Amino acid sequence: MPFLTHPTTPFDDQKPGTSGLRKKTPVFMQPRYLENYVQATFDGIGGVAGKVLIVGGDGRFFNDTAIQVILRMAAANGAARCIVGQGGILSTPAASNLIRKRGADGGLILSASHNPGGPNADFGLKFNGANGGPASEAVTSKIHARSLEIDSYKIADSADLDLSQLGESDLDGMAVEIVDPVTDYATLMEALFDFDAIRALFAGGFRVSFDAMHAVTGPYAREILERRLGAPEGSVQNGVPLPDFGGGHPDPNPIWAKDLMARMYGDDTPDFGAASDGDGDRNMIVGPNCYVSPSDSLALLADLAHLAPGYKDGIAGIARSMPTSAAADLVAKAKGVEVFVTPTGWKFFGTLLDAGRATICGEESAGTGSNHVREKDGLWAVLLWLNILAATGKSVPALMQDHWAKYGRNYYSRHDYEAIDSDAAHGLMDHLRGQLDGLAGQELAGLQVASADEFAYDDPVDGSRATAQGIRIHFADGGRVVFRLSGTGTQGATLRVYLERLETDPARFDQDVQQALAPVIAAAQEVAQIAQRSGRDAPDVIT
Ligand code: VG1
Ligand code: CO
Repeated sequence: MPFLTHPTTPFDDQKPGTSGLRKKTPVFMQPRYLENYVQATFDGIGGVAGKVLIVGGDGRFFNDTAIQVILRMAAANGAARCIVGQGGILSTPAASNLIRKRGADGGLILSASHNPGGPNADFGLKFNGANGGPASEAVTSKIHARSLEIDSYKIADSADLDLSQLGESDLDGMAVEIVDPVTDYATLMEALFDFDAIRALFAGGFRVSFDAMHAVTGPYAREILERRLGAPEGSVQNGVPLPDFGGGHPDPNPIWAKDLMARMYGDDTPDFGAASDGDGDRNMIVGPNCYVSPSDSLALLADLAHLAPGYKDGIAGIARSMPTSAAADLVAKAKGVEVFVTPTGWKFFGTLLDAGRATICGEESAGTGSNHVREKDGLWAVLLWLNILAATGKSVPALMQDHWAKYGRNYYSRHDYEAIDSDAAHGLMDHLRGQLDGLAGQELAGLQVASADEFAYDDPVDGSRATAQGIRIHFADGGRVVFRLSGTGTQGATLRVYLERLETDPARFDQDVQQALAPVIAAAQEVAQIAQRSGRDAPDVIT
């Protein structure tokens, strides 16, 4: 047998609850570290013997090396076939699509998403199941449990494969099929959206600017926007994926997508701007002098999705993560469809999508998607926006004004305190927990508290329960603040403070967002003692 069995040391690095594992790249590159995690994953899903797996990643540093290890381990563990994106590339939504389209048993996606890449930055690996979505809490717990006890892994003793050549080859009895990473995804998009209408919009001089941030969406955006839809060459910026994302931070928000923001604010701007993240599942939408908050984008897309052919019969329901604004709830109510409020993380949408109860899903962190795959999908959101712009003939700011006039404006912002001391962060959350019972009826910085609790979720489809999913305080005037600790950071703890207030007076729709939220921000400071406990007098990132 050419298979080697290696001894390994158990490790307990995977937090149960988060999808996959994200670590500093040098941690992942330690001898046997990746191997341990891959074997724990294979074991945790009940083995891979005879199975078909999709493998690909966002092209960041270590992507190609890690894929070679995964392929050799899949072969040694008896997998029947691995379908790999050419060059090791697959965006997260494209991988989800391939799992579904090819009827695979699951997939391994290599990415740390919006975290920077490079030899001293971040790396990650996650497993998606046969429905194309992130592993459920139950599967994640099994992988975690297995990682604590494994004492060996299996790997084939074979040479590296050439990932750049399309076609099929054999790796110690396992078929390896290298496929174009873009084609199937682009075909799916053509089936959902009115490409003729978008092509006509572009032909009429409508200018689009898509910033791929040197991450995985470059090849997808160039094929779809420039080749299939005829946007002029150069409409896609930073379109070549680089192992370190050009030294940037591939997180599509006004802070990290500064260049795009600068292009979209001023006199002679493009008509539509967008950006995506490292692995292509997030989106930022910005019109001329008009940044669209992700929560508003979700609400607007849900409201107008029927203008695209793929959703012409309407939507079954809307799902949003709890910290996302309630703008989408107002749309669901007006349409008479169900709305679901889930914990943070796309995996919680899977059961609702599989059961046909939700059609459109979204998160405040720039993730939007639908039942077409089981991941959030950056380019999908961009194309739905373009389809709506083409169908209505309106501009981004005009569409937003119409939306607020109909539903009111949910002023919204997230304040992140990054890489703070972990004990201080947990102390702050405990301090909040300790106050919850007595808060209702109290005043915080002049705002009256209506209710306060720690969010727990009972999945209406499979009955599973997730607890400790964020502390939320609702105010009597309709405002809200949510506190939670990030599950995706790789250094210290990151405190996220989510702030919201509904404004229904049209005369007050053009306030500065931070000013409009000032009372809620003051209340958040008072109740959580953020400055004292984090040692920071301002957030690191405001989105
Ligand atoms: C963040 C976002 C969350 C998102 C997750 C994964 O998690 O807040 O909404 O689902 O990243 O997105 P956290 O725990 O750091 O707040 V991605 O684009 O990394 O797959
Ligand atoms: Co991502």
